[in-house]
Amino acid sequence: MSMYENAKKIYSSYYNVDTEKAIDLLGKIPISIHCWQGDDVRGFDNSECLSGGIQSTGSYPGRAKNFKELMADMDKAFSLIPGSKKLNLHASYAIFDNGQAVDRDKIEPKHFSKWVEYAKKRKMGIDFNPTLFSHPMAKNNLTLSSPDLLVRDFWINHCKQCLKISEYFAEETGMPCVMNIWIPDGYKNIPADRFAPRERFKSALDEILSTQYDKSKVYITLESKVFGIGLESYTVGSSEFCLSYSSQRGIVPLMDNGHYHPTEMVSDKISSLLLFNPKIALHVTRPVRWDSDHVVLFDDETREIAKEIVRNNALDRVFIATDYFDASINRIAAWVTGVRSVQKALLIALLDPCDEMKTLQENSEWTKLMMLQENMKTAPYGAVWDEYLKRENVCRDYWCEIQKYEQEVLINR
Ligand code: RNT
Ligand code: ZN
Repeated sequence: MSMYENAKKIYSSYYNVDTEKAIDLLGKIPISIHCWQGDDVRGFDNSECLSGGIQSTGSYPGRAKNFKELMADMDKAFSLIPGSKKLNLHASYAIFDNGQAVDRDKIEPKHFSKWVEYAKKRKMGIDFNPTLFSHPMAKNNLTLSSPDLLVRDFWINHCKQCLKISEYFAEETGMPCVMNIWIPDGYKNIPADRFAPRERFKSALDEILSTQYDKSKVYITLESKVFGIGLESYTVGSSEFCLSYSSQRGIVPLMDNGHYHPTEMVSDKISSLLLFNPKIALHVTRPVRWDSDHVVLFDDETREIAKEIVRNNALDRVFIATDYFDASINRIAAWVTGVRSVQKALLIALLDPCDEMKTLQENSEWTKLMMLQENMKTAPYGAVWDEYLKRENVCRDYWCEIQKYEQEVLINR
């Protein structure tokens, strides 16, 4: 009997869990893969340093320096990632023909036509992000909350253009586009006025949302944050702000699990948000001591997040995206390891005897619940994962493939 056949038997006879069903479902869960792991969040539209209070560290060779390189690198990563994928772009990845560059408040769908072509060929949807950092108009990390009307208007126009581009993505690919707004705005030192910047952010968002757009094609999400580098004392788009704004205005709240105090867990927040929002969105990342954006691993919190999505029957209500940027290791391996970790966590969640566990909780059978939870930690899910990879036609150990690409392509850049 193969390892998988054995695992299948154990799951069905001990836990009444159908591994075939889990494998089938897993392949259908779209993961939105962030393009910015490939070039350390630099983008193509200017040569500004990364700002916004985020940081990518490391100097591993082979960073993608233009759209052709980034597309090739993503293809390599995609070839090693099983399941259903979406492409997640930032506005700073606009592609301009020679001499045709425009500033961010003037970008148009045509500046993304090459990405559309790329996505369509690969039968992928596209998600999008206005880029409100790494730009001269984001001076001192102030954008939609800036006291300077010119600055605010510039970024309002940027977001409005991004909405048009998002609609274009949805129309072209036939799949809805999730457009995520995140602003870096905040202060290093203790502010004298916490109200006015938030009031300005609120009305700037209102103005962006006053644009007509097709709500069945574009889902606008709003990402909160607790602090950024150099923005330690105050963040305009705090959790309370973003949650209240999203539910009042009918957009989608986005939680990034690097954006909370270290003992606050996004896994614990998912159920609350699901009770009050038709859809929610996630940036899955790995914060190490701070919002460090390390590559996602198959760790406790990633697994707990996946469990919350699965056992609340919310697979069709949660937009799952990855968000990390490690420049100290092979960037293709970073993509593959991170996305596979999310998928592995989802598979293990799908293999849990959720109903039985819930019943034990309802009956206050805490001893039995603890024993079952502990038993599941050594259930033979590795064999099910391997079977999934085999069926998806991707290899289990991908270093050889990546090393070859590194030697043939990346090292020569
Ligand atoms: C920053 C946010 C945001 C960015 C990307 C590049 O802390 O997490 O999502 O990482 O937009
Ligand atoms: Zn994020």
